[in-house]
Amino acid sequence: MLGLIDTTLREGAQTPGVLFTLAQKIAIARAVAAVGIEEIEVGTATPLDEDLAPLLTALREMNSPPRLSLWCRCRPADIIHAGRLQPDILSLSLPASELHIRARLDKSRAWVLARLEESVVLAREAGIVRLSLGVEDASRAEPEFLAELIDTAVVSGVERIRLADTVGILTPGATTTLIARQHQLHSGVEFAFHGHNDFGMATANGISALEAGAQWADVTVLGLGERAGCARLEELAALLTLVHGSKAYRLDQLAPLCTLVAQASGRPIPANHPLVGQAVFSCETGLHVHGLLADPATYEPFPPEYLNSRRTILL
Ligand code: HCA
Ligand code: CU
Repeated sequence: MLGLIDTTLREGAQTPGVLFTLAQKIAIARAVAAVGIEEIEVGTATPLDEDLAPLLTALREMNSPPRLSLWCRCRPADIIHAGRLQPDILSLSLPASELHIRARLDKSRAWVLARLEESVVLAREAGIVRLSLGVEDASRAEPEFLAELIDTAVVSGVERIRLADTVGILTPGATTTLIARQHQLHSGVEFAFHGHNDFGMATANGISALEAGAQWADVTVLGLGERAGCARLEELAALLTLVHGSKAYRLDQLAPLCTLVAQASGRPIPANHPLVGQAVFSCETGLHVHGLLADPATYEPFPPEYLNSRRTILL
């Protein structure tokens, strides 16, 4: 089964200038759940974030809440703290590219592998049941080392591997190659993909990852996130529903969710934003108007009513 992981409250909250209050976080997570998103990454596990405990408590009170996860650096204090919070799944994060391992951390590949093993042991001791490994900069990692890192994670008992295109350099074709290759090397392992939008490829790469064998794609509402952000929740949920035939998502809940996040983040929705932009169902070109009046399907991929929206014809 395919699913989406919403990381608006973790990656989205890293957007420069964006800061959500606890009340906003609860409202956003509830609205994400109302769309039917299967998993919500609610934040970064650190004792410095005092919102995490009340946020998790509030979300657990929902009727059949989505799976609630936390993102976590491989630091003992953070892992122990995550153990106190007991997320449904903990996403440990480590880099795989030489650039990140050496220039950023001044460490070696052996250090990364050892850190992974120690962190998994610590997480289990802290009572964490389900573990995911977030592989930072997987798109620029040497494929052999990436495979070794995944092997080590799987042997240690990590249930899910999430490959990140941290600087958004993949194309849909390259995403297919990356996922298909690792999926083939590690059959039976659950893969996820975290795509950034530096060249506007994030949503396309997310769908390519799912089509190539990943079970999960990361998304944020309105594509919030570092720099140009991430794959957009509204685009992937709608595409999976209207093109792939998924029955998991309630598209009439997308506009209220996007409006809420636009207000909370202070990032208004552009008029031509896919699906929820105020002008995406407007038309004034003679040829198109003629077609729309004959049969709306000529120039619309789906009826606007699916999104609780309306067509505007400007004569
Ligand atoms: C970041 C980290 C991350 C991690 C993704 C993951 C990335 O840059 O803040 O753990 O799956 O893009 O590499 O978001
Ligand atoms: Cu990211």
